[in-house]
Amino acid sequence: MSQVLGKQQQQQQQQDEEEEEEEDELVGLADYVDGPDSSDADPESGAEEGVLDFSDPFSTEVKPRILLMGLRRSGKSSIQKVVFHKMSPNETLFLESTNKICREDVSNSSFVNFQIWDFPGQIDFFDPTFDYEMIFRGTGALIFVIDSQDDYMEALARLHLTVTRAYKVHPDINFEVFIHKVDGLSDDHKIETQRDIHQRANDDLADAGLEKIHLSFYLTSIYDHSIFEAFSKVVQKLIPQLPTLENLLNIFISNSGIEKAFLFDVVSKIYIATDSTPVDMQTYELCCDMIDVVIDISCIYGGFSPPQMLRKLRTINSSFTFTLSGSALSKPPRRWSRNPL
Ligand SMILES: Nc1nc2c(ncn2[C@@H]2O[C@H](COP(=O)(O)OP(=O)(O)OP(=O)(O)O)[C@@H](O)[C@H]2O)c(=O)[nH]1
Ligand SMILES: [Mg+2]
Repeated sequence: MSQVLGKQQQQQQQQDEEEEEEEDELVGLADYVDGPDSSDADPESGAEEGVLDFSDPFSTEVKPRILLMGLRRSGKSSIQKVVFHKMSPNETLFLESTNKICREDVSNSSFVNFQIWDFPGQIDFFDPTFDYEMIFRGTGALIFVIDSQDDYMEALARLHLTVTRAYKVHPDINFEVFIHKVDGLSDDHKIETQRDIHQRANDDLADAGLEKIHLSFYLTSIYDHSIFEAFSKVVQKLIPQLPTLENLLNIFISNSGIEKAFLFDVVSKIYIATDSTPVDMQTYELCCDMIDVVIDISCIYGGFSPPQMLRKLRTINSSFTFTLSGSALSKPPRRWSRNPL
């Protein structure tokens, strides 16, 4: 009997593995295709990518919506791919220009549950045939990406137009400006660029009598952790439970003697909440690196390829805790070391 069961289990396992391999190919292709067939519609993975259809019932779904806007080649799709698809920054060099609005559902956990809409830079979304009111009405955050290595005057004009239109439709949108590609700038130049962009964007708003619009600015690059940190802050503003989570983490660190606690979304490495002590970028980077180490080790010993691993992480209600002591992983995560999944 046990032998029969053993055989059945083996067959089942083999079948599962084959299915997983097939899925991999689909996801791999879909990640790079930008047309109506680009859906990486793996309902279990929680990540669904597709091109916007205004008659689509999903578009009215009550999920926080994050829009990625900005001029062509400013880096919108790269940001999305690096943060949510683990694409390596160098691979973004081969991304093609986006020619249709791409919508993706990010549903990694009950807190990280939103839609990202990646807009083509060249689109004239104020074309009368384009229903921008519908788009802005359901939006939680509008991320406007400015290429800091390029002349940004045109981008500032577009930012002003976008923000003023969006504000009229939906004044509660969070306006987030990513001063992007700062890896190419010296430290002094970064600060100067941020000051200049901040000043000009706010002056334009003041001239239009709209000084009550608040813009948040971030210096970002896909080549370091700044993009994850910026995205963390954008997402946190959309989480209604944030104050409660912060309180819980405060209680946690005061009772455990731990210096700093982050609540991470492991799949994307954005942090959903942290205690109220200031965030030190190096600590955040160290935690991100540790997550990578745990995932890498799990891939090696669990026998999964990285894409399979990511899908597993999305589908199971995964949670693990590890503690940093100095710079060492003091306690191996039992759940992972025994049988990761
Ligand atoms: N140096 C540097 N290059 C970046 C960064 N982010 C993106 N890029 C590069 O910028 C180029 C354009 O990136 P995309 O992501 O395609 O830009 P996009 O805004 O989606 O462009 P459209 O789809 O045409 O609107 C690519 O070659 C990326 O490798 C960054 O942080 N630093
Ligand atoms: Mg793009």
